[in-house]
Amino acid sequence: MKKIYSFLLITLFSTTVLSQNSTSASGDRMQWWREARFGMFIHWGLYAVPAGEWNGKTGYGEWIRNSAEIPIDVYDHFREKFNPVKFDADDWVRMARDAGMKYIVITSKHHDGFCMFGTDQTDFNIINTPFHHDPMKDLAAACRKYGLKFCFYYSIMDWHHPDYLPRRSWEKFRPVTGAEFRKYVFYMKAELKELLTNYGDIGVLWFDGEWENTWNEKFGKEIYSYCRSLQPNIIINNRVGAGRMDMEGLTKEGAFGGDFGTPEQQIPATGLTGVDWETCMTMNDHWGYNKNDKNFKSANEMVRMLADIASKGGNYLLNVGPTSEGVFPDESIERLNTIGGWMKVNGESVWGTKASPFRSLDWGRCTRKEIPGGVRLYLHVFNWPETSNLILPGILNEPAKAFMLSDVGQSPLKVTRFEDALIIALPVQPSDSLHPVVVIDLKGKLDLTEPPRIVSDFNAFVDSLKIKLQTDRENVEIRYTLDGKDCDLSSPVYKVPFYIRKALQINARCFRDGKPVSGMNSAIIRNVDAAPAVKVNNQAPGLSYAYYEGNWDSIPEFSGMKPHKEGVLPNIILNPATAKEFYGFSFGGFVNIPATGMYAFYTESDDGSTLWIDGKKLVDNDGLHGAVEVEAVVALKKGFHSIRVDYFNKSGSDGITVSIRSTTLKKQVMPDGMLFHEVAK
Ligand code: FHN
Repeated sequence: MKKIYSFLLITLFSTTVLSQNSTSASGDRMQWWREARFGMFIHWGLYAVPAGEWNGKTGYGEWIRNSAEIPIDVYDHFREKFNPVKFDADDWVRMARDAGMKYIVITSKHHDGFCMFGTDQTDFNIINTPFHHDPMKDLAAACRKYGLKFCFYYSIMDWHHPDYLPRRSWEKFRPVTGAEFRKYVFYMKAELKELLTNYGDIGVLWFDGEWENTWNEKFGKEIYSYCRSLQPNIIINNRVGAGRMDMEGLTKEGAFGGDFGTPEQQIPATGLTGVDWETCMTMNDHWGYNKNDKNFKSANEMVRMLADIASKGGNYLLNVGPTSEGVFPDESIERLNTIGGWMKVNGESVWGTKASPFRSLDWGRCTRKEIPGGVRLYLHVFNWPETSNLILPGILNEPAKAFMLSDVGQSPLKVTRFEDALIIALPVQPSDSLHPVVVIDLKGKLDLTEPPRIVSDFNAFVDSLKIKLQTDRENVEIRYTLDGKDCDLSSPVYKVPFYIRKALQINARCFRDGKPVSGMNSAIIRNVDAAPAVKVNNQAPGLSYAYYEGNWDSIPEFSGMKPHKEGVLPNIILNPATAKEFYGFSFGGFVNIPATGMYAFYTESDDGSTLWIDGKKLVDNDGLHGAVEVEAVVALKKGFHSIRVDYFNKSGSDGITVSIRSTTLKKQVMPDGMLFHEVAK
């Protein structure tokens, strides 16, 4: 069957509606999403036909066309076998609802380019299968029926569309002549218009596959604005842009991040104040159905992950990979049922909650809600205390009541105080294999014994350093010392930021009504000498560069190699690279430091990079890795300092960004105007 792609020229949306990846995204638009906390991800497509197996190998998932290098015509024939006769949209949505999930994100189009919805833009879609039906219509209706938000995943990367570039590296025989990426963006917009017009209100557009260098922030902002023009209340993830920090999933500082960050297969170590984020995760080891993958996480593990994520203020998007017949794997159904049983009793400790006020708790996690006259804490007890006494450390509020969330009668638990801790006497440990939740209601605004924060640009200085002391607590005063002694009522009260001009230890503590009401926080601040500047004759703008090609696992000794190309560039950029993989650069010259002081240098690179100042290695970000940023600090005198940046990419994504920060420069990509090289006489 001839593959047609219709090119519909659409009026580009003119007004820009943008939001950065933080709670600056309009609160009411995000409210349902922030309260939901728990959603279902569904990866369903042609890849369910081979079900992870090809040519005797069984480790594939939704990437099978690329990973098994299946030629496009062979893969297209999977359409003839895709007939999900057992698909029942109501059944799927009820399972999500009964598991406590509030939204469903389903793949409308994954990287293989196959459209799981009835589109007029290509015949490579589900209507042109023996199924001859659009399951997205059924799912949209079922979500409306059962009160879940219906959401679409949409892959920017498209291994099928003739105008999407780059081709797969092994697809030597698929022509690229005539391919125009802008045409592919028009195709995307035509499909997004169908998705946002034909299926009712869509909760989230979950973009993915944004990492190849044909996509950029400009396209991202254009698509974000376009989608918001079609459905102003829609929420869009940060993968619409080009600023995601790899699988960590959050958005690079200063980059366009849509409405929320997307950690993948991982949970941030701590909460992220002011940032909306959602961890997406598989139940086993594959997103798409793999009939041989029986490595499923236990329901207990996943419920604890849900509690951990909610305690950090995030959402949990848990994946199911349905079969080509249209049913969930039995293992997924079993786990959804068990999770649902726990959510039936404990769901209020997840839905509508905010992040824990505690830095960490050794027995489990905490989520919280405001209640009239106080705050309710939900204590997720992973490790039941042997003494049956649950200790809540560093909290000064008066308790109102405590009970087991599973106890419908809310029989009160005894709460006593010992210094700044509350102790809850627990009943006999519940037999349920999934963790129990203890509720404690506290009177008034939260009052934790969090010590004050000691804030400065660096923890060292050449001439002086500005110090700020901060706390979010009410009705307290911060007292501090600069001689290493503990703080007491004779210590000065902090009023305004102050400067220090000699190395010292700062101690700070909160006081109320003449008594200490926090632990003490300390910081050692060092006084360091600045490295002298060097004299540069005949300097000219830009850095010299040498470009190499080779296959390395870490930065090689470039100096011993013959470069493929050499020249001068205005900054650390990779334009001269003629390869996408297996290449490296060495940049050299001088950075003109505007004032004596402390400077932070950063490289963010995929793969490895190092940055040298005055002949010494300062930033070591070497090795094979995704986009990772490393910071290092140095004291420099005003003037020229030699700089060298080495970089290599082995395979896959590539890129490097070098940034700088000081007490007068906010963190920024190294400005061209600071970089020079010496011109030989
Ligand atoms: O390549 C995709 C992958 O197949 C899957 O869809 C995940 C889910 O977030 N996203 C990409 C990998 O980061």
